[in-house]
Amino acid sequence: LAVGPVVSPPHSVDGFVKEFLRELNFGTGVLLSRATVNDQYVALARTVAHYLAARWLEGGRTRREAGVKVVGYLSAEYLLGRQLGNALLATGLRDIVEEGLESCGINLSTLRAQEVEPGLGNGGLGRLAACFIDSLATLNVPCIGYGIRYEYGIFRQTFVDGRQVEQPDAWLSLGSPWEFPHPEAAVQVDFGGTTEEYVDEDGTPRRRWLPSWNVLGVPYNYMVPGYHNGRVNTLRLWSAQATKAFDLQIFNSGDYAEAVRAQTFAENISKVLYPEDSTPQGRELRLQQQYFFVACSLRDFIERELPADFDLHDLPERIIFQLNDTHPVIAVPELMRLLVDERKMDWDEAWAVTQKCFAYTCHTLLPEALEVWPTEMLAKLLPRHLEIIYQINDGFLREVREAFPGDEMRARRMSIVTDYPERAVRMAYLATVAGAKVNGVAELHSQLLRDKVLPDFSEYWPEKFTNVTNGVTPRRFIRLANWNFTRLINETIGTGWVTDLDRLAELEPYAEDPEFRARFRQVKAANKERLAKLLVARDGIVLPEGHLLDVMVKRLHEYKRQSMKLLHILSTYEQIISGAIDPATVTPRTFVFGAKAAPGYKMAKETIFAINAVAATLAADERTNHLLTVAFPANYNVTLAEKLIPAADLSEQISLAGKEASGTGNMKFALNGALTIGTDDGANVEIRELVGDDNFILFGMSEPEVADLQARGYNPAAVYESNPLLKRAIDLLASGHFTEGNRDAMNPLVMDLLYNDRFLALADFQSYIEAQAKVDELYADPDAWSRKAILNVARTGFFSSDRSMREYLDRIWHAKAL
Ligand code: 26Q
Repeated sequence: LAVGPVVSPPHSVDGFVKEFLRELNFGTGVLLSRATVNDQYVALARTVAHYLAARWLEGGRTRREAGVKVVGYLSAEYLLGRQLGNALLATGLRDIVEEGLESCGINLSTLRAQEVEPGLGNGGLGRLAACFIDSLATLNVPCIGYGIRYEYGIFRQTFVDGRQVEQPDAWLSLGSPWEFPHPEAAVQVDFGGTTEEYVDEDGTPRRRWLPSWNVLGVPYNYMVPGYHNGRVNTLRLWSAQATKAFDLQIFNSGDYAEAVRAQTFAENISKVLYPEDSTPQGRELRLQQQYFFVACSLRDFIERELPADFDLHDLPERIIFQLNDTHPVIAVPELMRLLVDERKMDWDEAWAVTQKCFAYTCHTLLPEALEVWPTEMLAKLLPRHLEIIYQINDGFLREVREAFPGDEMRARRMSIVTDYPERAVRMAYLATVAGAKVNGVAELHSQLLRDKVLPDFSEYWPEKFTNVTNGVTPRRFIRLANWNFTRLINETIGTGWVTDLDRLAELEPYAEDPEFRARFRQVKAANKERLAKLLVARDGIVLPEGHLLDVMVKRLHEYKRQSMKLLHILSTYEQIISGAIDPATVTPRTFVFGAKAAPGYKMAKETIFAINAVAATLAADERTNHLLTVAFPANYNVTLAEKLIPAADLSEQISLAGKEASGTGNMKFALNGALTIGTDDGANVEIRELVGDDNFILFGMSEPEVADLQARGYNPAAVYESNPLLKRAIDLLASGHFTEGNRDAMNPLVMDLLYNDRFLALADFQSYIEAQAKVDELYADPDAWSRKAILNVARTGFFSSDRSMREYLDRIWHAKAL
């Protein structure tokens, strides 16, 4: 039997319709005349997947045969967003599909709306991983993304009486047509037990792990298509299942119920994404998740992607594992264990290999966000890994003591294992010691990482530290999300920008062209109209026409300062109703919030309640509701972002300087023609440098000023007392005006602002409202505003994740396109 290359279905309307109907009949098992929208959607997704699969299978084969270096992206989160639109874009099938479906009496947009997005991430970090794998596929670079197939992704947010209530995200309930499960390729993962010394066949004393329980990791493959280049990479997400051995043992003991419970226990590991994105709790299940996916992934790569006789001394020539924050760092001792315990490699040789196989990206500056695992928990769950970590630490500290004789304080500061407040492993230190490179995600963040978070390490290994400023994929966030703008850009400078975003610079001269500016405003107006339609249908929210659209979308966190945004709204409102300003002089604005709070984050939830209360009161206030509207659609996610960002006039990036590692929403807004009001923080700094001071509305303290104020002692109550505008805004919030006279309801938030205000919202308030006054003034001149907005687009091509990926490839991964 001659087996040729895998062939994709024909790229024609006829070819598509045949394939689609075949899939509907034989894949889904229904007649077209009886198919539900979901049946049609699933059949369409599977059909489009067929077009991609041919390239995927061929590409995988050529890659393995070529023996090139692969990027192994290790991330506990991938916030992918909907797949159908992206797959149609990548394959160039959109028009064919639209026409083909129409001939079957089916509307493509209806099917697209049917897709539930896989929300397997919390926010920025997970979305960044999704952008990166998109860019690597588009750059034709072989990459395997490794992660967890959570059965429940980030919770679905609802509001009940203005308060956040979480609902489970049952994203798999209607089936998941984009995944390819491979139960036959399951990998065993061990946990628990003890370690012991033994003497091997050569008479060498060694240590080994005697685990006490295990689970299976079942791989689910997802295709990651490049844009119009035929490359399709793999995202491999692991799902936990009970092992047969495990089952049998208990079933044989006769305790049926206990056996079923044990099965559930195993499957719990990939059950749910932890919804905390900044203040991780040291939960044992979370550690199980981390080790689970990392152990599966390393084994998968070494045993299934490399030839059977591969010499693991050469591993660094074939893989670089990028650690997306510390979540996968347990991979470091796991690789050591595979090399030393299982493959009997000499410790020093194994360590040399390991140090070339990993690189670490840090995504935070908040001390409470740095992961630390108690040794007690590690000893119980991964006893051999704990020993290996101790041994790594011993070797490392020996080196430090040699380099700095007598400086015992330094050795203690740098120790991977700390004793306070309890004996624990500092995962960021382990990642830094093991990684070939350590990077931050924006210039300022990388600088602060060197100076404040890991100063001893950057002094010891200056060349290890580097910066790669984040980026976003222009395919999803411009080409797909903003078709109105895409058409205008294409007509003006051609289509090359989609894979070469620096070419947006060619738009710069058009900023001076009144006709182009008018068309740009038409694009914004059309996008606002599209958003208005969506919000009415989705949330029953009515967006007024002709308002400045002011948008703040991101996770709810005190350092991001949604409460400061609220104070600005309150202050404007208060000044109108008290008669301090003439309503005729107010720029009509709609404020849109989108934000999920971690379910256990008290103050974040109070802030959500306050925003909703203000939104409701303002909506009912006839004196102001034609001028000020607050909209807070629940459950902000990638799908909503794709509609919101293109409609925005103003992007709120107002974190306290020195706290937001980078931000990536800031980039998406600028690229879609919004102006930024922002602090000198994260990637805002680079946005401002690129677009120019005139085209960015800067306010607030700089990071050194923040450090200085905190050192002097900060007293928010004194700021409140000394600023009458601020005082009136806070007093109004505390007065019960927004809570039907109930003053207690706002108490937690008000008290925190007055007597704690950890992130200096009151200190930056005055500067913020002055900057907002400048926004009003600017917006009053539509031509001046659109000129600046267009310059933002023309000057921010740098923020393509294609550029980020090129920097990782050249400076960190030393890997190449195929
Ligand atoms: C860790 C341990 C246990 C439970 C949860 C976690 C956890 C999960 C998610 C800790 C952190 C996160 C997410 C962090 C994150 O999204 N950081 C953001 O990363 C973006 C991409 O680099 C940056 O742009 C943002 O500035 C940064 O906040």
